Amino acid sequence: MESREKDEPRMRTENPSRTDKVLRTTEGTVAILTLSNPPVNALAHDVRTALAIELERADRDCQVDAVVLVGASERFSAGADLNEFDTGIGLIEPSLHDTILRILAAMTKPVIAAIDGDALGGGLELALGCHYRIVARRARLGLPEATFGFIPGAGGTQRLPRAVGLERGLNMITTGGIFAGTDLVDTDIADLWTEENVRDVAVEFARKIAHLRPLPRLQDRDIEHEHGEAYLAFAAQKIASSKTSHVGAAAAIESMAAGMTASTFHRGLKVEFARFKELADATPARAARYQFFATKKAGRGGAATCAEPKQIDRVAVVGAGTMGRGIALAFVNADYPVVVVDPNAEVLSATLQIIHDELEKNRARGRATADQTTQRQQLISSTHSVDDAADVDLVVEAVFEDLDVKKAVFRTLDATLKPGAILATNTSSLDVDALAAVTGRPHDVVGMHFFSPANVMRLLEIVQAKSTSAVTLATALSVGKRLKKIAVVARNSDGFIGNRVMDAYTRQAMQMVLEGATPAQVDTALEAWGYRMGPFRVLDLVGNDIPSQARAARGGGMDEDWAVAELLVERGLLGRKTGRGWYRYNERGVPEADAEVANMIRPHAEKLRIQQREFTSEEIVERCVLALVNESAHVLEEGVAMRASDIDVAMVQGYGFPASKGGPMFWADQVGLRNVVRTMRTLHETVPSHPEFWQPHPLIVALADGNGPLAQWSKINA
Ligand code: 3H9
Repeated sequence: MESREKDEPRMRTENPSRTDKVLRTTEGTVAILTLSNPPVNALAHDVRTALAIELERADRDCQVDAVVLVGASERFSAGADLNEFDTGIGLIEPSLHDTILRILAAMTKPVIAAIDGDALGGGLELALGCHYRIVARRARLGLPEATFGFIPGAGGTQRLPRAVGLERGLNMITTGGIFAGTDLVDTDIADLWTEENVRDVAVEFARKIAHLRPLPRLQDRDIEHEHGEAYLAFAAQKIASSKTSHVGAAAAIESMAAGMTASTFHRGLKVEFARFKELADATPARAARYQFFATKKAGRGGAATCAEPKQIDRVAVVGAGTMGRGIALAFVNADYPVVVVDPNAEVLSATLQIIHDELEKNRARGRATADQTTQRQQLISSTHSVDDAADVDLVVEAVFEDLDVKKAVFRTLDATLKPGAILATNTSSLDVDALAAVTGRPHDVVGMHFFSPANVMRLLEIVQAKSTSAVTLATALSVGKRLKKIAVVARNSDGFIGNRVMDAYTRQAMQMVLEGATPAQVDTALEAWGYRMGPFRVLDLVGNDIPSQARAARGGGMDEDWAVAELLVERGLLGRKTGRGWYRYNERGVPEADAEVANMIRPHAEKLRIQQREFTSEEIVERCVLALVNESAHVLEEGVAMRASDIDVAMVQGYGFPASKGGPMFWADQVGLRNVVRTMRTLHETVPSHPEFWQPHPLIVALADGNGPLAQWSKINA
């Protein structure tokens, strides 16, 4: 190996690339190509074009001995530009999978990837195509394609197992996990790990190896494993019998199996690319990309855009029940000091113990260090009196779901808390305007509807009362961001976005049971379609008395659809907690059909003059999901939700709508809005109870007439 003198000219910053997407500078005889496509250096078409030009130019340039490839803003690259998939631009030449990697493979000079920040998907594949990799220990590496419903398409299934080993590679690809550099230091993914500036270390490294030949290429290696084929066959079998594995997992195994040796590497690439294209074009992958961008958009725009959020240093949670506990834990996990307020000393001490245990579990699972755990345990305190929380900046009320009880709490909070403190309610459906009205600071009142368990579920519905100021809204959103929640903004309305549209869905399930379907038929149909749990199993899990109490609290009496659920409540069939609900639960907790429930439903249907009949699974799914769609259109038109994609985010992230279908709005577009309108009109003619619900909303009719997809509809631009 020849090494160059350290004191040669330090840097030439001339030679700007033809576009500003890849900046070329030189240090001595090392060309440094900087991927520069903020915010994540995605490998969009113009980046690839510039990269192809600069790589070939560097290879031709007699003044250059080696090339360092680095990402701007201390971030290598988040991979292919996900925006380009649905337009086809992602595969237009120069493509990553073909041209760029072919140019790299043909380079006569060493190319060194200098990785800091994220090297994900195609970004990592690009790095794996380089001859050497210098990686910051703090970098994050991974092939997350499986989480988007497809597999790596630029050699990831071939090169990664050659760098990290078959088992580790398979795990990384099939889980789509993002790994810290420190988790991979025992692998060959890096030629050098560093805690210093990777670019400088890489340039130094480049000088040292510039003339070393042959140039190492991962593709020249075999995937080493004593029983490689048997291992992959075993993994394939396991995946086939798993309900939770990603759709791409089997395809990734197939690709790996096709290219286990240096001589079959290109065959592996071929299989990989064919499977990548097929999966990336399919609906589940389209839905995943749509959800990715929809979650980024959620919570943006609207009144809060120009407001500066208040600084929140201390938080109180009022109510130490299940929700209060989860909310407190969510805040502590984000390093907020939290005081939990509850008059019941016993409940309070049990809650504190559970929070401490949960923090300890996080440490044991490696989600927090020992120091973080100790610090977080010190951040949590408790009191029986709101007086002790007077100086907090934000309080989240999580007491019993009863408007009068909550009003009393809000009066006390208003009288006690310092001026400017934000008063948030965790109500899931009650009137936030009414709560704001009992305070002398209605502009500081907002809804923060967490989902149970609040420390786990990512959805946060932020409810804007009429009086909520832009600053309060901006503050709730900024707190949500620090809690790592996906925040969706709703205007005050009965049930806000989520519970309101879900009410329409559950009503259809109830109506169909009155019309002759069994609870098990309804559940099974929706579960086969992709829901984890059908509506009746959900009701039994939550407890049939809970929605009943919620309806009573909102002043909603018995209505025809829910009356059948009230019959169960009257008889004490509350669900799992009483061993009987829509189902009878045997000693192993397995739900079985309950003849008493069927005997209750039939006479009720007769009383309502509803004729019972057989249902197909298709009809069941259609009615429940179309109910979501039609109610969502009302929610949009009334301005309860700002954009259609927010509803999809809420449904997928908080209500179990199958992610592979993108959400009800996205689904409706896939089915075709004209078909949606046609089916709704048929239901309007044929459904015996509340046929008026099935008048297709004018928004859907207008969009079906050619005004664009429902999922892209937004009140902000309308
Ligand atoms: C692939 O590479 C296929 C190849 O195998 C084969 C090709 C042939 N594209 O999340 P953030 C945007 S598939 C376009 O808020 P963070 C994002 O929308 C790809 N845009 O930041 C947002 O925009 P905006 C494999 C992207 O720091 C902004 O960047 N790659 C992409 O919390 C900031 O994002 C992945 O799966 C992208 N690839 O997290 C990585 N990535 O500000 C997906 C991000 O306008 N990305 N944006 O809303 C991520 O996991 C996270 O964004 C990341 C940063 C960890 C990178």
